[in-house]
Amino acid sequence: CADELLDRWVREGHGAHPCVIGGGGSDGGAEIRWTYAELQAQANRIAHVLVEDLGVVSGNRVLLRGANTPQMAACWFAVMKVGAIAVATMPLLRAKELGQVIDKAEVTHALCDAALAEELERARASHPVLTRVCLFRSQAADGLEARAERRPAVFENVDTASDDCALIAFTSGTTGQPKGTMHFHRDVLAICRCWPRHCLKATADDVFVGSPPLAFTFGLGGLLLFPLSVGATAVLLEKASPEALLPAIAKHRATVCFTAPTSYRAMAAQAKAHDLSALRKCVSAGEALPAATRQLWKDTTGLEMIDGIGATEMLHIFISHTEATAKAGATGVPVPGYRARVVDDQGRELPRGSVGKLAVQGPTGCRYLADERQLKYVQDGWNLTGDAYLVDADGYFVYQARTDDMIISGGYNIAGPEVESALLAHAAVAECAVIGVPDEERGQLVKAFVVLRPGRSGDDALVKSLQDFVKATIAPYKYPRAIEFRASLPRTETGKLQRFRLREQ
Ligand code: 3SK
Repeated sequence: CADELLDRWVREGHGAHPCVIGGGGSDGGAEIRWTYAELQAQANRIAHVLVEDLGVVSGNRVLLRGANTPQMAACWFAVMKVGAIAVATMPLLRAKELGQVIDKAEVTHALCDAALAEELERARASHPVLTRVCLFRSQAADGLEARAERRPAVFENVDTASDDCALIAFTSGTTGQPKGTMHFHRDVLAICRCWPRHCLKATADDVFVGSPPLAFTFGLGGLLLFPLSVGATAVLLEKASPEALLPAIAKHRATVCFTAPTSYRAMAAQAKAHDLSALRKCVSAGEALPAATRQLWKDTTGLEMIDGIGATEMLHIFISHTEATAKAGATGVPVPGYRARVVDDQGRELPRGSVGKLAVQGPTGCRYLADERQLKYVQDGWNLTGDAYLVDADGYFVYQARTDDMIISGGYNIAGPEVESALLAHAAVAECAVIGVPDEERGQLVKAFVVLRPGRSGDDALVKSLQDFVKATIAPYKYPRAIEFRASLPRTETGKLQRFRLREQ
């Protein structure tokens, strides 16, 4: 896939077009602006280092550890070029978690940002299978840059078959137990040809920016593979909080933004102070998009968001829509190339309007690395994503909850995220999470954890106001009978709510 996404642009005369921008870290380092030809040369030099200095051979698993930077992008392509397998890890992982990844994926080599080396060195001490670590963004004489400088800028890519493994992506999901998912070279190309081509419709003039880490396949696709698949420019931000994203959109005249609903919500509050006039496509994924957030962003910027659901197991988005076909409250329809249906516990397709399990088929699919949960995820050739959905009268797929986030209370089926959506429309609410807690009388009780907007305080009057507000917005039996105010909510490194942590508490 390095040839298709990178080398061909240089061959076809697009080598001077801006390709990746970023990397000017908090240490005051200068911002990098690489053209397609420059990124290719960097990746080629690193490929030489991998093979000739570090002894990487085809099929080796190479751990990548770094924030979103052009150097990370070059390392990723270098791993593809030598026919190795990229195992990108979240920058926030600690030695213990890195050790789990090293063990499970049998990682032998690592390229690591010098600023993040400490935890990896600690992991390596107890995982000797990891034999070679080379640091990038390092001044050291044996650092990656120093080694790469001495190598040629041309490299003959190692031949790979379309069904050779290209990457192993780890997901801690929303349940906390990491699983490695394997994806082939053909999967990487397939995701570039499905959702971006049919739903995003970007061109070489676009400038992409966003928050998800390259170690999360949402970020790998949205901020590296998709822009490069159309010859566009990717702005890679090391720190992509909403406060950093807004000025970056303005500074780079970004046209396409990828981030999660929570981030759009936070950005909406500060958007007026920034020039977002170049922005034309706003992609929301990573968690369900509440209708209130879609409306808030539209009122603030005039832009209709493109919502989508994907999964690390499926590599990227498989249900979505275009701006023109967006429907408030619905995720969309299967992306061309994919099929989706809503099934019961026996795998039988349910009629429209019934809530059941989402089942998906397409060019990509789940291949867990040595994990018995594979049998649960793939049944009869369908990927069961763990989401509860219904198909509405227009054929749109409407998210209800993660299957384990459905609350059964007093005989009613209540989707926690629907109650969250209702609460989020209240002026006092910044963030919230809704779970079912055991209750003698009702089986489960709907309980909301609420983070308030600055300046608001949680008291009995506000509890009553929130409950009345939900009753007036959705069916009254869904209102949260218990409300607890919190300073923050537990989230994964990728920003997904970890409702299971609240349930454990
Ligand atoms: O929706 C998600 O969580 C997701 C996961 C992986 C890749 C892409 C997406 C949108």
